[in-house]
Amino acid sequence: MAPLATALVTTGPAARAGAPNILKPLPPRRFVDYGTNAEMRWDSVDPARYHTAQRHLFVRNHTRTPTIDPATYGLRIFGDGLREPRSEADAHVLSLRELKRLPRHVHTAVLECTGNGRSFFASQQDEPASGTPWTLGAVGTVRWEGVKLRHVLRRLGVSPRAVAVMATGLDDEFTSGGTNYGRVRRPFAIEKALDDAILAWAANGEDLLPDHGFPLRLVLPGWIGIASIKWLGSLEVSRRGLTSPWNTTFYRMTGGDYPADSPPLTVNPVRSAWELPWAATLPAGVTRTLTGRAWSGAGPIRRVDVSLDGGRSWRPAELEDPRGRAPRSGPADNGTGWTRWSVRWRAPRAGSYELLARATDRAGRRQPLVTPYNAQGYFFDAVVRHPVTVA
Ligand SMILES: Nc1nc2c(c(=O)[nH]1)N[C@H]1C(S)=C(S)[C@@H](COP(=O)(O)O)O[C@H]1N2
Ligand SMILES: [Mo]
Repeated sequence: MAPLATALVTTGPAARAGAPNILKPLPPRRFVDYGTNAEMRWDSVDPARYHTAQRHLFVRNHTRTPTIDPATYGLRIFGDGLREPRSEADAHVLSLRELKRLPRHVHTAVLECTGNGRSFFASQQDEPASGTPWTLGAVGTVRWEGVKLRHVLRRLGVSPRAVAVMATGLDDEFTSGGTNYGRVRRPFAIEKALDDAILAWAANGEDLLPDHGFPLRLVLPGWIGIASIKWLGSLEVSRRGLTSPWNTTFYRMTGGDYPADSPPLTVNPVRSAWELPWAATLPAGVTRTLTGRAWSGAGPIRRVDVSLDGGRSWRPAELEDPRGRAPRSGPADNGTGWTRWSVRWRAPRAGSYELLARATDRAGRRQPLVTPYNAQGYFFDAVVRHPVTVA
């Protein structure tokens, strides 16, 4: 793989000895730490705060967080899908300073790992799947700030024959089970590139943290987490469809009842979570408001039904903003953030309960009660049975 001469990246064997995979603090009150990955605890979410602070956001690293010098950083753009084709060696190189001079674009969107909820294949359906045993905390909602990829590409000139864009990260090459898969990279359709893709340098008004892609990451709103390549090193614009292990071997459905040629995953499903500790203990006889959030990759949430008795009876939760828009959102925000909801629980009697939330999005997709098994444990979107004890 050609070295990226313009970017000083301090990883590699010398830099890595003893270094942590994730650089930000992971206080146990806020995170479950899996080593290279860490998930947010839903009971640490402040119901009053819509956006997820970067320091509270889950981290999913294939290897480890690199340290990149923003002064020498350059985004390389090349390929035969440019109107004037460029080889990788002759790529356009855009510095951060140049990118930041382009029209600023702000957009609130959910970021979620494809494997979010994976542990429930085992605990709820008795079908363990391989991979990080996330509960529901591999998700957050961020106010991204950067420039639309569309703007950058139009400025460089895109061929009408372009069909795909490959995004490649500057982190270490990914090795697993004795195979070196090369740098983390994934192609996506030119339509997405020319629609709402963002080159983001800030989150919630601050520079990206190193763990979240500093100095620049791609954000593909509504799409699975791997589509939003961190530490973005290059974009290849191509006239041919492109592949990488991240759309052939990983991040497509395998096993179970899926055909061998299931397409690469793109749009996230509908999911929801309670802002409560797992197996929480709540006081008996006390009426309280229970809160949670629901989100979908395909559009705003239309309704959330909840059951406080394990699924025997259901009632609609109250949605905080039925238009599905983020607070203080700009005109570009069209419901790609999550929706907060709440329900009153009147004086419950002592006992064990399962709380269920079931969201429906405006695209008409509703959370199922069971998610068909797949070997890598992607897209667990079934209603999660959240246990609580009232005492
Ligand atoms: N370069 C690079 N980009 C990456 C990854 C990675 O390991 N390397 N992980 C992907 C995955 S699987 C997810 S879910 C998101 C996680 O983003 P976060 O760590 O900022 O929460 O980043 C994606 N982008
Ligand atoms: Mo992911």
